[in-house]
Amino acid sequence: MKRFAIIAAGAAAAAAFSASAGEMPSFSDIDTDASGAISEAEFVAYKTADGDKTAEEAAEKFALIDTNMDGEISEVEMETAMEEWKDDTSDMESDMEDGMSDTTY
Ligand SMILES: [Ca+2]
Ligand SMILES: [Ca+2]
Repeated sequence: MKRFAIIAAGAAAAAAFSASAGEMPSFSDIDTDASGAISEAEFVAYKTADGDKTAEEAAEKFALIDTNMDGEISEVEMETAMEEWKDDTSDMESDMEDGMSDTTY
């Protein structure tokens, strides 16, 4: 039974991971006018919608993603940013694990 518990814990962790992956915005969700590119206004509106980013933070992020600086995020630029966000997420998870192992109960 102990082995089953370990597997179940692993499955729960996998489910939690896929749930957070499901929160990744899709390009069409942000491109609200379906123009095929995300304008700064569309990006800022999306990022500030849930209130955890300010317009300034969103604009900064937009500038980082808009690598050719034409004022719009293309699908390719978005995909590139997504790859980097995935890397950021795995860094955050390892930081969290480090933090948890330091915690004594
Ligand atoms: Ca658009
Ligand atoms: Ca661009």
